[in-house]
Amino acid sequence: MARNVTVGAAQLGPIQRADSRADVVERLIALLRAGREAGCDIVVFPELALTTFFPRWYMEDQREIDAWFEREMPGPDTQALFDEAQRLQIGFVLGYAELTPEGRHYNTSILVDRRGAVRHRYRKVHLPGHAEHEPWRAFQHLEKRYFELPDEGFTVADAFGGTMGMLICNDRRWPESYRELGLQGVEMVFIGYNTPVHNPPAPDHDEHSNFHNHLVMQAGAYQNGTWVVGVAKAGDEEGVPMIGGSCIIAPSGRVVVECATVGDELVAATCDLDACNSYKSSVFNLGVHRQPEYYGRIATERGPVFAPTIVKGPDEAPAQRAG
Ligand code: CDT
Repeated sequence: MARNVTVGAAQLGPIQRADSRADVVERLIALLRAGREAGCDIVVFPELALTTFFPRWYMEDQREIDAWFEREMPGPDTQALFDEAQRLQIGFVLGYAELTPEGRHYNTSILVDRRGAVRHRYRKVHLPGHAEHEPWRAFQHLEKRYFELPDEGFTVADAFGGTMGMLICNDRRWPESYRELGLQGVEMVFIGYNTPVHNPPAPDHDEHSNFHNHLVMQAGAYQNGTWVVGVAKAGDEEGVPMIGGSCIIAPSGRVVVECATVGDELVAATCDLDACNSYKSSVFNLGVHRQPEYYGRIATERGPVFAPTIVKGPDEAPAQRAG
């Protein structure tokens, strides 16, 4: 018998700096309702879904920085989203900037069940970009400045009848992220992202930005025998165009359904979690075929043991390219 989960990839168009949390929550609620119409059990929103992608700006004033973060979840601005989800009996995944009572700053995603209870939390591990102002860039990518690395790593939750995991944006480019979840038997991975079309340190990659987005998620799905739901915040945000391409990917690695626009748009698919089994029990039967005794460097070396060739980008001054 199939173990079906109907999931909605709820892509968001741009959120401008002046847009309030309340404005955004209204859009999220409209997407939740569209998800309900489409028969979804769960609707997936992108990374930092409540605000514009603020790491594109350099800020020094901690009060200004903290204004982009949520101190409670749900809080006064997000309670309406939780209430509506509960009313509709639909779960959701939400990415946001988290400021803990201890004053820690994380790039976080939560998985909320049909009753409005937070069932699982993931804090982003691969924080891209840089920590200091780099004026040569057309825009900044200051995740290393504004967010901290978590104490917890990649974990899964039993929810919606299966084994669910979350990654956030840049995590999706690293095979280790999916494999950490794959080793815990993950059957569906929820990934929100904010990806500018232009990468200032590597403008030669710009023409491949949509291709690379699907490439890494399709590979992660296939190599771990899992569904992957990738969801963008897309379109022109404060003059910075960002990719769309939100999609649902089967354990075969095939894209099942994909957004056509770079605006608010929901696409849905009914996903049989048992479709993971034939991959998990054959070519990617991890317990049978992996050889971890040969993989020591993966867990002990951050980068190549030999110095890499330093490549200079055309529009950069620094000697080394920070992603
Ligand atoms: N949000 C996020 O992680 N974005 C990165 C941008 C490229 S690295 C500067 C990404 O991997 O899509």
